[in-house]
Amino acid sequence: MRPGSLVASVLCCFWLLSMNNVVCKKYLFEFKTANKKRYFGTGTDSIVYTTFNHDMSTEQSFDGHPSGVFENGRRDKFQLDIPFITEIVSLQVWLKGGGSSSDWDVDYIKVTDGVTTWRFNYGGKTMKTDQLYDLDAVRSDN
Ligand SMILES: [Ca+2]
Repeated sequence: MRPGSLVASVLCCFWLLSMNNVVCKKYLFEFKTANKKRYFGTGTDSIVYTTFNHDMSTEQSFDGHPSGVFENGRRDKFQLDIPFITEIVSLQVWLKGGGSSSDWDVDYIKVTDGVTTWRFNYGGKTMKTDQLYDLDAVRSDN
């Protein structure tokens, strides 16, 4: 968990609770970067943004710049409090920044609330900055 993400999610949930009585819940995100022989270029140093179901109140950001994060073959995990979602049907992903190390080859992104897991497959293909990737959920009970 990155300190910035924690502060952002605490502030987000405090604001939502005070404004709308929205209930937050812990979600564990797992990002699997493709494992390729071509080591250079599979990982990203971008900021990775996500939302569920095209709902901007669920927006999160994950910093790919710290050493080793979102690099070749890695599974990076982040636990976050975000507004409760009854059912996740899709995940939107976009990248910002990252300079010459911005492209990212992604196997899958997995999200679990401890009861249900939603998996978003991307098959090791390349994501590029400033494009929106809309991934359908494959749901399974834990
Ligand atoms: Ca990185």
